[in-house]
Amino acid sequence: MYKLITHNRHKYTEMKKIIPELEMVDMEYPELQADTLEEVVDFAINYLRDKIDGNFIIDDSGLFIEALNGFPGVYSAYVHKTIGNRGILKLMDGVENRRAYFKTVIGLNIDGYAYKLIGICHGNIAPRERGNNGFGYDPIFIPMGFEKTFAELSIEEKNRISHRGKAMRKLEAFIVKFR
Ligand code: ITT
Repeated sequence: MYKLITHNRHKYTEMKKIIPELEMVDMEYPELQADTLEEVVDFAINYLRDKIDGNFIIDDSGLFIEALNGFPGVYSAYVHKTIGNRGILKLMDGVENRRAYFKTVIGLNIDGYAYKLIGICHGNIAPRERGNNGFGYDPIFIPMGFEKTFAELSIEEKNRISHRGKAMRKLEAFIVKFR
């Protein structure tokens, strides 16, 4: 059994499809103001270590837009809360280079040791919001090789190609060693 520490039920739903023995623990932890998702994860694992019983995982993700020099990146949660998808589309108004990627860093704390598993999904920022599935930036992100946004895909389709799906399959292969 692995505990996923998160406030975000959508993440849990996606992740549980890949690793069914996942249990959600809705708990807040401090997010360090840092330059990389990896630093945020290291800090959070250290903080949670003596507060959580047993093995646990966390997921820190972000959207990195090339034309905005990687913004919102580590600020993705705050930016989504404040200017949202509409604000991002406004910043991208008239911008030709729409390349962006999603990155997930999964932090795993197991038997007292910490590990990180990483997944990246490249794509483009859509001209407008489309689709009702998923969460967060899904309506404005078109994965490479697709016409649809993440929000127009099913959870299974998104998981097959997404940043989180890739990191989760690495996690799945990794934890086999600990069984
Ligand atoms: P936690 O409690 O797990 O931290 P969170 O929603 O704050 O949940 P993050 O900090 O990892 O999660 O996410 C940063 C932002 O990026 C946040 O606004 C999410 O909605 C968004 N996001 C993360 N993964 C996403 C995905 O797969 N598709 C679309 N948006 C995503």
